[in-house]
Amino acid sequence: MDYSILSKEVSYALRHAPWEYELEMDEEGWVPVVQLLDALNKSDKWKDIDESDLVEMIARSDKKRHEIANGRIRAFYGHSLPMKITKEKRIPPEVLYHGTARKFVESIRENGLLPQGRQYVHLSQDIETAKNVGRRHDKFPIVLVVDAKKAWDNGVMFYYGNEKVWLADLIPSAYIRENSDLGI
Ligand code: HQG
Repeated sequence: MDYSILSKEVSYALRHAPWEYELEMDEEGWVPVVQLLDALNKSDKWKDIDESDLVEMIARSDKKRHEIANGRIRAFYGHSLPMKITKEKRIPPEVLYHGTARKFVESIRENGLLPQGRQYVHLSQDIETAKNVGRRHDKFPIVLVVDAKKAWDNGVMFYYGNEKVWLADLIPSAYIRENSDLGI
């Protein structure tokens, strides 16, 4: 069983296309595990999987992407659905980080961080995580520093994703600094 391929498909279903899997999703992004399994079991690739495989998939993942509780499963972050997923507002740490491609920096400096294809801007709790996020877009990523607490104090909303991922509606450029003082 390739749990990372399963995880990609589950992320696709829960973040981007629940209707393709006939999932009834609530406003926090939860869907019944049985519905997801019913849909996955229809394809040859996943015809034998059950809830224990989803539990194993979560346990083996390098990132905390999904959560199972009370017979339901959800993605912690990453959504692009038209229906906005409600996240828990939370006071952020003093600073958060955002790893991105060199080619985006100028536009970010001008327009701030925007959610682009997703519902929220994704921010990282630590520099290493941000670097890894940025590497998805660029071999030599840039890590931006976000003055999160200052932004929060001035009315920018932050939401909790998981221990390493924070979400925001948008980050105005006034709260974004470049990484020259980080030595990276
Ligand atoms: C950029 C993965 C130009 C932004 C990761 C980013 C994360 C702008 C790209 C999670 C911009 C969007 C999300 C602006 C933002 N002008 N570019 N004004 N504002 N951007 O993939 O944050 O492995 O949608 O810098 O690890 O890279 O899937 O977001 O480069 O946690 O679980 O627009 O997805 O997690 O790219 O990644 P993405 P992201 P998983």
